[in-house]
Amino acid sequence: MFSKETYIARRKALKERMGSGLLLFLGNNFTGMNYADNAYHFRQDSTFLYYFASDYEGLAAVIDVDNDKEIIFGDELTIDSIVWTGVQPTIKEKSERVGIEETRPFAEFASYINNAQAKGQEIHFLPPYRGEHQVWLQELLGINPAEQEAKASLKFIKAVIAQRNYKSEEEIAQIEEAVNVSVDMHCAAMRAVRPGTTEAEIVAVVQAEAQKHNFGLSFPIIATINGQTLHNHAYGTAPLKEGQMLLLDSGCENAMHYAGDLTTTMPVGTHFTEQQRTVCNILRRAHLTAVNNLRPGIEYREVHKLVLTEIAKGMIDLGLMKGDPVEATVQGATCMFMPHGLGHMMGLDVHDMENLGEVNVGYEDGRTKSPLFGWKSLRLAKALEPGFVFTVEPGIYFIPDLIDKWRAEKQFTDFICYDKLDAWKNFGGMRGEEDYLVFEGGARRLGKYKPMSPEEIEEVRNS
Ligand SMILES: [Mn+2]
Repeated sequence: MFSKETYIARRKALKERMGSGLLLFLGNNFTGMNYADNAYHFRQDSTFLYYFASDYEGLAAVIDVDNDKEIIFGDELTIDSIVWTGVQPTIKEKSERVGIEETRPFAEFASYINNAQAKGQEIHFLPPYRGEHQVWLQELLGINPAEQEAKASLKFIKAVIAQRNYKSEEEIAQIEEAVNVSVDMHCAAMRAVRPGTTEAEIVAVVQAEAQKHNFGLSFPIIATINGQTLHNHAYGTAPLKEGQMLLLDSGCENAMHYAGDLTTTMPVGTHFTEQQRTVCNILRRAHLTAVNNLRPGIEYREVHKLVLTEIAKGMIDLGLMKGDPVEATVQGATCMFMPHGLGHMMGLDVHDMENLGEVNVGYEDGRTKSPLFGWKSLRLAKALEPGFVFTVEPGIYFIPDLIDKWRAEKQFTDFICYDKLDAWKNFGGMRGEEDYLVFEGGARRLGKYKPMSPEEIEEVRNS
């Protein structure tokens, strides 16, 4: 964890921004997978980590701005627990490490909130994303789970985003550590993939690379020969074949839970086919178009547009699209080949702060998402600012169901050459992804270099 001054300063800035009220922070608990004692992997809530660092279950906290109090609620281990879990630092000790003097038994959490309500204090809470928290909020505040998202405090949400948006130097060092190990995960996959191996075996190799550092995954590994299915979390056990490509989208989170998120599309055999190489080079050009345009002030929706336009140009060269590439992109035709957004914020969450609302995080106040297919999936659209950390992840996909549907509906016939696309229906999909930081003077890739061009990928594959 960082020094206590970091957490004190974060909470102070939050209090100043809020001005008044009582802020609720619900820590995460163990959740039973099939019974209570066999729990899912524990992950503390990221906002809780950001302000309180305590990476343990069974905690809640308040920042009572009106009364200038910061309290962590939780129960010390009893001898019955210690027998099973061993001795841990006390809640008092954990709290002092982040500059919090006052701790109270968990049972006092509800009464503290009830007292505040009785005194007419405004209670601010963030949108819950776990069923347990919904029940908890219902018990504490009497708000029906169905209404909790709407009744979450927009002021609190925006205050948290206004801080977590801007990564400090010490946070960037943490993110780079996660990205570096994520690069190792990808290089290990490139060296392991062979005809005869399976998706499941590659997943094992990738996960081992994170595990060696005792790091977790920042999201479940995507390792698939069906790259055209964007979030394919199924792993096959059938032998991979010469001529196929494996799309790996994976990253780890380091000990402090900062994330890395990378994607590589690699050949199963020693080399890409010529068709694959051609698409990989178009993808590389699109990626570099994004990278070369990253700077403070540019809207990410503009970078997304430049990338799609570059992809449209590549598709025109292949005879798969026609007409003006910019117009094709603005109208939405290019989204057939890249139906997702160019990237997302990254930090303590791989999609940073997505629980606080995608539009709250990725769009300017008052701006909404485009309703257009593809464009509506753009998570980050707003102008880039120094301190932003985000992904750049263009892809090119041939999605048979989408091709057939649009063709039947005669969508974008001015731009898409459907007759030629039939021959590409078995191509699959490719994506490449790196993580970037924008700073005053420009932007830089985070972490060490990961092979991106077809030749670089082949070189590691065959090393
Ligand atoms: Mn990503």
